Amino acid sequence: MKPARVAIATAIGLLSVALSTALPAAPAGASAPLREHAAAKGKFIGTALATGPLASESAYRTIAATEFDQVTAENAMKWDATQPSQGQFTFSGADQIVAFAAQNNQQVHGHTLVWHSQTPGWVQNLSAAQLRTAMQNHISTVVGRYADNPVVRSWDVVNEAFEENGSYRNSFWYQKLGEGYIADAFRFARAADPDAKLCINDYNVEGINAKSTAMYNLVRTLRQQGVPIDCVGFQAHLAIQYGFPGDVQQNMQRFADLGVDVRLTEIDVRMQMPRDATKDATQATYYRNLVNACLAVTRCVGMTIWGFTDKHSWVPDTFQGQGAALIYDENYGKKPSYNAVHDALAGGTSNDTQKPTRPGKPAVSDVTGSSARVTWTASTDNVGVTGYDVYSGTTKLAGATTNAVTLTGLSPNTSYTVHVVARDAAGNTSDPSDTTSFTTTGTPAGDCTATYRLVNSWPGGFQAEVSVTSTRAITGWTVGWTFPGDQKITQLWNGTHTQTGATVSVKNASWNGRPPATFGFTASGAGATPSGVTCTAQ
Ligand code: G2I
Repeated sequence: MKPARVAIATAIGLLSVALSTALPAAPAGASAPLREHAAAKGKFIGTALATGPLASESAYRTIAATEFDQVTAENAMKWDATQPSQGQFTFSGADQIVAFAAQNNQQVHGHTLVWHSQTPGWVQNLSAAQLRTAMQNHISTVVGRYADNPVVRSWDVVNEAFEENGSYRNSFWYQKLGEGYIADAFRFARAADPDAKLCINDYNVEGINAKSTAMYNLVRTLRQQGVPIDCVGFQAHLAIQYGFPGDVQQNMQRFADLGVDVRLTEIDVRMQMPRDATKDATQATYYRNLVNACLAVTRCVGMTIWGFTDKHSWVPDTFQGQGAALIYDENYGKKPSYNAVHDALAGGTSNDTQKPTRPGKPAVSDVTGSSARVTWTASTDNVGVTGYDVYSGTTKLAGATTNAVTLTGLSPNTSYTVHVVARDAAGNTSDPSDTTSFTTTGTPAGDCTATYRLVNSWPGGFQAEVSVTSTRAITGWTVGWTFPGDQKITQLWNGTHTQTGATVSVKNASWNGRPPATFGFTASGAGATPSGVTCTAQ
C-alpha cells in the first residue's frame, strides 16, 4: 500500500537581494517555491537527481529539497546501476535518492526498468527465453524492493520503444522477444507492486506526430487487452533552435482520453552556446508553454525537469556546443526559465501571450565599492507587470518588484554593463532594455582560488578538473599553472585555454565568470597534479 502523503512546502530564501524601497505587498505566496504553487494546482513539480552532487553539494541539496516535491533518479535506478552483473543487485544510489525524497516529503518516480540503453552487455547477450526470465527477475526485484515504500509511487516500465517513424525500435528487446515484451514488462511490474502507477515513456512525442501516434495506438491496444498500463510520460527534451512542438496540450489530452494519466517527465530546453538574453527569453517561453499545457490537462499529474542546474546536465556531453538547458545557471542562480515555470505554476493556465513593454534604459546612482542603485522607467503590460530582473550579460544580479533595486555584492573597481527585463504573471518576458555601464569604486580584490583535482589517468593521458571559488562577486577569472613534464592539453571544457610549453592559462567561458565554477580537461602525458595553481580575478 502507498498511503497518500501531505506535501509540506518549506520556504528558504536562496538568494538575498537588498531592495531599498518599501515594496507594495506581493500577492499571497508570490515568491513561494515551485512545489507550493504546483501543489495548489494539484500537480507535482519534480527534478531528476544525480547521486554525485546530492552527496557532495549543499546548494544542490537545498534547492532540490525546497523547490520540488517529486524526484526521478537520473541514472541510479537504471539496469546498469541496479544489476550490473547477473543476479548482483546494488541499490546504494537508488536508496540514497529514495531516502532524500522521504526526508523532504517528495514522491519518487522509478526510472527505468526496460530500456535499450544503459543495460549491461550480459543482458543483451542472453537467449530469448533467458532474456524474458531476466526481465521478470529484474522487474520483480527492483520494483519489489520499493513496493511497500510509500515514497516510490510510479515507474517507467518501458522506455523509448519507438523509432521516429512510428515503428517499434529495433532494440535487442524487440529483436529477441517481439512487441510482446512490452505487455509482459507491464504485467511483471504490476505483479511486483499492485499500487504503483506504471508508465511508458518516450522523447519526441510531445506533439502529434508519427511517433506519438504509434505510442497512442499501442496504449489504446494495451488498455483494450487489459494490460496494466496507467500513465504515459512525455520526456520533453526540447531545443530552442527546433521550435516549440505544436499541439502539446491536445496530444496529452488524447492520451488522457484513453483513461491514463499523463506527465512531462524529463523537461529541458537546450540552446546553442553561448547564452544571451534573447535565447533565455525564448527558452523561458518554452518552459512556460510546457507548464501551461500540463495545467490545462486534468489528467496531467505533474512535470519533472531533467535536473535543475546547468552545472549538472547531460546536454553539453551529448550535443556539441549546446547547453544552458535548465532553470538555474551553473552558479545556482535562477534564470528567466525559472521565473517562467514559477509564474506559470502560480498563475495557472493563462491565455495571456502579450509581453510587457521594454523597460527604460537603467540609470545608475550611489555607486560604492560593492553596491549600486539602479532605476528605470517602468514597463506596462496588458495584464500587469509582476517583476523585473537586472542582468549583467546573462548573469542575473537581482530581481525586483518595482522599477528600482540596489545591487549588492558587487566587486570593487569593476565595470558592469546592466540591462533590465520585465515579466508578467503568465511568464511573458519583455525585450531586454538598453544597457548602461558603470564601474564600482575601490581597488579590485582580485581574490579567487583554484583547486586542481586529478580525476582519472590512463597510459599516456589523464583527465583533471579545476574548481574556482571566490569570496566576492567577481565577473571573470584566469587560472594558471605549469605542468611538471611534457603534459599537453588535448581538450578543455567550460573555459578557454592557451598552453605555451608547460605553462597553461585558462580563462572563464562567457557563462561561468562568476564562481563557483568548474572546468575540466583531458591531456596527453602522465597524470599530473601541478603545484602552484594560481587564480586571478577580473
Ligand atoms: O539522454 C537523456 C535522457 C533521455 N531519456 C532517458 C534518460 O534516462 C536519459 O538520461 C540520460 C542521463 O541524463 C545521462 O546522465 O541518460 C544518459 C545515458 O543514456 C546519462 O548519461 C550517462 C553517460 O552516458 C555515462 O557515460 C555516465 O556514466 O550518465 C552516466 C552517469 O553519469
